[in-house]
Amino acid sequence: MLEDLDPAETREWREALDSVLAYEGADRAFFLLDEVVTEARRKGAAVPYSATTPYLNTIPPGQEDRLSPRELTIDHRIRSLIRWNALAIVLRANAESSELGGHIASFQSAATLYDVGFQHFFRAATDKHGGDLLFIQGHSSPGIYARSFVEGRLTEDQLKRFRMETGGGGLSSYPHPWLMPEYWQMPTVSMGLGPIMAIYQARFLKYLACRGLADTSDRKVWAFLGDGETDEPESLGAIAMASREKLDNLIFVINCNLQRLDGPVRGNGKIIQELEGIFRGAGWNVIKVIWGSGWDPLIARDSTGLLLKRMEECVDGEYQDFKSKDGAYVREKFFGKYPELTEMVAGMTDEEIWALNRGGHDPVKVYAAYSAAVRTTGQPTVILAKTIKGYGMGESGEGQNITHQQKHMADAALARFRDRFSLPLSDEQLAELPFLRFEDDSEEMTYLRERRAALGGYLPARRRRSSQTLAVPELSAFGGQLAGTPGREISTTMAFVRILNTLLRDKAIGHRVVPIVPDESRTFGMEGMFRQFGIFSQAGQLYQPEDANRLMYYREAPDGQMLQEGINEAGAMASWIAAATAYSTSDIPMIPFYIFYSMFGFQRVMDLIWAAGDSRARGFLLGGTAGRTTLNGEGLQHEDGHSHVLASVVPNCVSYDPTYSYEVAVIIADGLRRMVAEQEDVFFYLTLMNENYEHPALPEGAEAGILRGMYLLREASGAPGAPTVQLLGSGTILREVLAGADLLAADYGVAADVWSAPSFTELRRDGLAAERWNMLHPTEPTRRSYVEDCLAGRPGPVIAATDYVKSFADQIRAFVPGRYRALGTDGYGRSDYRRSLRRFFEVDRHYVAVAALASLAQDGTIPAATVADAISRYGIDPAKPDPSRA
Ligand SMILES: Cc1ncc(C[n+]2csc(CCOP(=O)(O)OP(=O)(O)O)c2C)c(N)n1
Ligand SMILES: [Mg+2]
Repeated sequence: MLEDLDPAETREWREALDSVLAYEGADRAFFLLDEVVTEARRKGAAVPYSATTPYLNTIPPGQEDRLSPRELTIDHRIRSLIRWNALAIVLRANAESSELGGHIASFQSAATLYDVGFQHFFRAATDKHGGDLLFIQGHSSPGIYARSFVEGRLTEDQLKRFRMETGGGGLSSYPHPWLMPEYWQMPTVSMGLGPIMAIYQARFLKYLACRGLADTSDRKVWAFLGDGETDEPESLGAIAMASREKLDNLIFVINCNLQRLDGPVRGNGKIIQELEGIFRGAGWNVIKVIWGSGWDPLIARDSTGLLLKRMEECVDGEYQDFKSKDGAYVREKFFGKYPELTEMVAGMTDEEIWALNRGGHDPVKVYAAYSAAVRTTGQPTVILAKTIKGYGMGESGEGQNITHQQKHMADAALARFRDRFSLPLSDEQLAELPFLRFEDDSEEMTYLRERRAALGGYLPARRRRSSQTLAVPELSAFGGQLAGTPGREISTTMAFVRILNTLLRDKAIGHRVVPIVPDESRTFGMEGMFRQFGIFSQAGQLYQPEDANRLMYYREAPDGQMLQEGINEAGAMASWIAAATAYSTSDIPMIPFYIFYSMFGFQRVMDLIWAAGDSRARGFLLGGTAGRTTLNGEGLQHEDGHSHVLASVVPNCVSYDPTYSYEVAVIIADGLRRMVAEQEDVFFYLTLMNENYEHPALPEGAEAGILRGMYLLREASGAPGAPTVQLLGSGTILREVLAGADLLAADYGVAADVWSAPSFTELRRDGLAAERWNMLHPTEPTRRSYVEDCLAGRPGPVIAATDYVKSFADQIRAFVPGRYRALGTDGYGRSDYRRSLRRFFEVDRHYVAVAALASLAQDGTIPAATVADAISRYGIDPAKPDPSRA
């Protein structure tokens, strides 16, 4: 801090400023100050940059929008009941054992932040208003349930079933649309994902408006974050985008209770100041809500700035410590440091000092902040609210390091909680932890109903189905892809881009298609779409693009249809989620296609994909240039051999590894039918390749098999009685399988049925379902898996080969009759020619042939010497290192 060398001169400058503020206003004052600073810099004076403002509330007392005393009083009564119920939900769930868990302290610190929002700001969707979107801190869920109970939306039975969901009717631990599809709108509890998803939801609302699809102008996205949560890179990673895109429909509320799970967030610093600097630097409107109204008169009397100095020199570790003790302690440790401050509070009792509240617990301050936030235009707002973790829990956890996981409260602490919030409970009742409601005709209930009616209805609430059902194109719309490419070699990526172009031109759904790319359009041959469909940019295009004279120039436009998200897979994924949930959040079904480098898909943003599944997202994910040996020159970090395994564990993700353009067309047409026409809550993942080859036409009747996961592509045509094998393959490796079948026939007289297997994952799911049904219905006729159906009556061992790790094809082992062998690309990728890589990973035609012969030999159909012959004929070195370890 700088020293004041001439207080009289300082006073003169201050007085000059005061008079400008009084007579000419804040804008003029700002102009003059800016001029002075600029001039100082011009003259060479080093004026240090400060991203922070004093440790005070941003909105001074005179400029606060205010609630009436009556509103404040009733709000307080309602909030007190909600506080109690929230606590009771967790205490009751853990009365027998701590197995179920749950959190008390976080909601108690945030109760006022939520309550003021629910009572006065958060709007539900109606015919006239699209509704606000709420991202609620996951572990504050008991407080949200508690409110819904008071509102009469949840029953006592449901509260008693907090975290007991398996029997039906329970309440999910955290906000999960998958588990409570009419209640929770946004999944949040994986720290950091809520904030980044909120930013992209807000941007997508702008996109819908700019493209004329919906009026979203008056809708807000409210995202509640923990201060500890801001350490997640995802929390802050996209905030610059929010201001660049002028997301004035976005409000972050960061509950700065100064604690995370283990202890202080910034014991040695001040999280509020740190976040202020970061958000201001990123161009946000920052509103600090640090001090409650009780402090206003003290701050007003702080003519020397000593109180502010004391406020600024204390670190968060001390602030936390003060509030874990009592008023006498605060007097001694905070005010007691300077005689002038001791004197300032000399007339106050210890209780009065203790009652000096923090801003985030003062509805007056919180209301003023929210009111300013919703009126802000041109930039997003963050509210930094200072609170106390475990507020009201007293010796059972208030401001204590252990408070995050506290699930029990001592009787005395409970009694003090009751007294503090004036709850109508006797000592005997306290022990029973009853859930409390107001009488139906009470003033509180009437007021509560009025408030929510004025705001459009109750929240949280989620729309399960869109009221709009769109007509999707028939498969025949993709005629070009179904006919094959005789004499022409193309990749499945090219086939996909053509399908996408067809869809973008479709009269019924074309305008609902949202192509999303990280910085990768040219990689996938999509740059032609720039000019035709435009890249979404609210600012339009303020420059003439370098390539303006070309046919396919880089065109940005406010109604651009493509989302080019930059090198930012997490953001692009969040963008996709926003589009993929628009059917629910905006009642506008959109059809997003997000295409990315497959290695930077599931592996990179798996947690967001999990959240997408939870969100019941509907749309297409496309892993471009996929396969461990197909994206050949890029090496270890790029070559994906496992995204299909990751995709297989997401319950509502339907995934395919197609080889031919007609397979891509059949799969996309089916995805459109399921997700858009029938509104099924699934999403599709397809891998696409960059290897060029000729594509055959759709074999007659193959559609159902493609979708179920396998179909007979080429029937064996060997001599009668020839040894026979069943060969399966997917993606580009299916072509090696076909070549392997040719080798087997030509070199060893072995016949092979060749199956295209676009989805080992769907085959496994079908097989597991049959197996489970059989186990639970022992006396009924046995059901057969689709794999068994296909292979029944087809002789010989089964060999599969893919461009993914062996466990991908291995998924169907249990359902394959007879001997099964799965070839795959286990191990780290590397760069080389495709044929070298396929040999290295032992998935090329020669290995397919050797694997088939080895299985036949094991079955005793052919002698072992034949296998040895093939190994030598095909030049395979048996001493070659195992690629899965090389
Ligand atoms: C990605 C992720 N990592 C860890 C957790 C476990 N976790 C839940 S709450 C919490 C502490 C949260 O602290 P803060 O964000 O400050 O919220 P508060 O409870 O203090 O309001 C942690 C570590 C999680 N939910 N998600
Ligand atoms: Mg915290």
